[in-house]
Amino acid sequence: MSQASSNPSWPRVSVVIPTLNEARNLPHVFARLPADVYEVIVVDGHSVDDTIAVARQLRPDVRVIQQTRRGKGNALACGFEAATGDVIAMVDADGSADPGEIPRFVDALLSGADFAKGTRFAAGGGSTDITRLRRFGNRMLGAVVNLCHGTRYSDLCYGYNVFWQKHVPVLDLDVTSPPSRRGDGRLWGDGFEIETLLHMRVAAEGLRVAEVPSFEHPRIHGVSNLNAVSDGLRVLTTIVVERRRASRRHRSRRRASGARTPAVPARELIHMEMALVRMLYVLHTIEHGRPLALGSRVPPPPG
Ligand SMILES: Nc1nc2c(ncn2[C@@H]2O[C@H](COP(=O)(O)OP(=O)(O)OP(=O)(O)O)[C@@H](O)[C@H]2O)c(=O)[nH]1
Ligand SMILES: [Mg+2]
Repeated sequence: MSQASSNPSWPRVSVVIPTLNEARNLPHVFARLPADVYEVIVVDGHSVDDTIAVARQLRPDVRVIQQTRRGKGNALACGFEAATGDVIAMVDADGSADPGEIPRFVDALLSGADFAKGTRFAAGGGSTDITRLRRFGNRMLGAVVNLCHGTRYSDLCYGYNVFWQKHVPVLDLDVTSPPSRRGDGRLWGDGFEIETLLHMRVAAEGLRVAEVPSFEHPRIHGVSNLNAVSDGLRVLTTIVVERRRASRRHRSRRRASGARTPAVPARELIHMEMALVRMLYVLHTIEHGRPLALGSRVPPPPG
């Protein structure tokens, strides 16, 4: 019996799946989807393989949409906007996230959470995919965010999350602006920094977050689109930019209510960021046996 038929209050779940050349992985991912999901939205990034045809063949009712710019973050934003269910589940298409875990996340929402955040680093979770460099970077970046927001995130950069659709406006994601003419066409938040951006905005708005243990598997076919160092630096910049955004909003709200604004520990933060950049550089050199060439993949922050 499905969750929806055994529990009348079970919400309608929209599964949002960003895809970039994932035709060979989709059969594994779709096979693990719970029987009663309300809709499956594939947000494609102009794949040059058979991703869309395979998705339609596997599931004739799939909704396929094209993203408006480039990057996983933009794809997710487009998917969130298109979703019509009560709950949105973000699921990667490479076989690393198990859609069979979705009911566990939904349970956390039904127990009172606004946002169910996957974690590989809690009892019951794990990963056979994460490298030493990524684990270390993730832990350091998470520590900075926890310091900024007073959160207790154990896994900042994990992409498996489920949340109530009514909170999409809080995320304040821009899907309509044209791609930038400079750089690689991504705007801020369009890349792999999206998870960090979401978690920081959710924390800044005071939503209730429940961490849900999740297991990450290695990608089944194909190669990762993520670069631990350049994307790690985008995450780092996101933390700084989002921190400022949250402070601005917090200040204007407090001003509106007539309360005094507490000081932000900016110096400590800058020291931590600098230390983190140095550590990423050293670790990249150790892991790849050559110094890091950042090239043009790290764009300037917005503003
Ligand atoms: N639509 C769209 N999807 C993307 C884009 N980049 C990545 N994706 C998808 O986002 C998901 C995660 O991308 P991956 O390349 O697996 O990156 P990752 O999971 O962070 O890194 P690994 O752990 O190394 O696999 C996959 O489903 C990709 O197909 C993009 O530019 N557009
Ligand atoms: Mg992956």
